[in-house]
Amino acid sequence: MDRNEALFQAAKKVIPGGVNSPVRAFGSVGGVPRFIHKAKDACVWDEDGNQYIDYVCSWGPAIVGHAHPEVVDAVREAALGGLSFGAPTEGEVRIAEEIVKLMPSVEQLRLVSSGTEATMSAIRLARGYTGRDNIIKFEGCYHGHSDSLLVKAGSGLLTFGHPSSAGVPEDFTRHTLVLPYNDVAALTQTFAEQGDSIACVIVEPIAGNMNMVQASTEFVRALRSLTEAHGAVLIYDEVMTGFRVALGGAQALHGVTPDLTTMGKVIGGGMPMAAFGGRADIMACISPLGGVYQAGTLSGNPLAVAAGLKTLEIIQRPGFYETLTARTQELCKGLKAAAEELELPFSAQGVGGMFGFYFMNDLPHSFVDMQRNNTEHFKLFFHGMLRRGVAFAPSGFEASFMSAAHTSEHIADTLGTAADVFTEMVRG
Ligand code: HOZ
Repeated sequence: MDRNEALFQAAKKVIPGGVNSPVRAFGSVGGVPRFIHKAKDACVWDEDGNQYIDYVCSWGPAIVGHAHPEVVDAVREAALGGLSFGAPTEGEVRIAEEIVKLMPSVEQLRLVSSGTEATMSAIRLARGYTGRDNIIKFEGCYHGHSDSLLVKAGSGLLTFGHPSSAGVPEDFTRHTLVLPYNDVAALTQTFAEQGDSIACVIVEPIAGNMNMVQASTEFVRALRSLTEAHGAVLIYDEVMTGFRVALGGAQALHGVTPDLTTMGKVIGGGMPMAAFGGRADIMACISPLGGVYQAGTLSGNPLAVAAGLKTLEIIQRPGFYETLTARTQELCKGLKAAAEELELPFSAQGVGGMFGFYFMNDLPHSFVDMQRNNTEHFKLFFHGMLRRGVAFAPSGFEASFMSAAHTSEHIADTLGTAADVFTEMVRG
């Protein structure tokens, strides 16, 4: 038995399913998860010493590449000054100023420790601000695992085919209205019927938890105008897309100004940190200024802040997003061309450093479209690539990520490998 296998067996005895987050268990693709021993630049190494070009990038945070020396140094230096204080620090002020500068819709923000906390708090804030209970979310969008958001959600719930979670009383989700993604008519009708009861709409402006699905311009415009007309709060969940699809997030690409934004992943530079923020008048409802309660011992943790600040500095260097985008496009185009040559149904798209690929001919626009993704083909592709040293997320319902450490050589390697795997899939 190799070390990955032995560790998985040992893990299953003491950790449910052997993992601390469900999709990592390889449940939908089968086989043994790779236990990662170390990561550097564009690559990860497992416990058996196998090296992989990594397109998981820690599910998004590793945008500057793994263990970037400047980020590691910043964290090391912060650690020498103490691991956690439970008191305000200068670093928190600096990172808040930086985010406010980069994302103009965010006038004030609060740091938390995970994307789940950020979205849960933003929803509570929207309800406190409006005095309303109902919220709208979209099918296939995932906003963390707080109770009221685990309805027809993406990510692991979609991967394992249980779109809503056990253990959530129906009463808790009574106020969650779920609509199809990109469906302007359904959104308009819901607002016409119950607009005055809706506290907020929460949306992934580029969905990344049912694989990558882009919102149409018409849809995001309708989101903005309908929420505005009915006094509901528009929450952009940019935990995945913030600072990843563009420096200013998806909202910069869409030209839409949300009322609140949730962020995570990139802003923590690989450390546990997330944030929610937006209009100052709404943020003023948060305790200690207002009556909406939210708190956290490790919020604004100095190591996480140090990693985040350094990451935000690096991504603002000239040419960062141009190179990142070029690499993503190179890979998406190359994958499509290789599949086309073999007449394998396949499509791919990328924005900034985020991309999706699908074993179907056209690009998906909704959760229903994503059901046509050929999961058997995905499994074959996933394992074929992994065996040859290229790692994608172990689910056809997750987005993929590029980092600035991925070079043209990595892309060429990946494309060569993909051509072999596609051939194997077609010829058997
Ligand atoms: N929720 C993450 C994917 N959308 C998975 C996180 C993980 O397993 O680390």
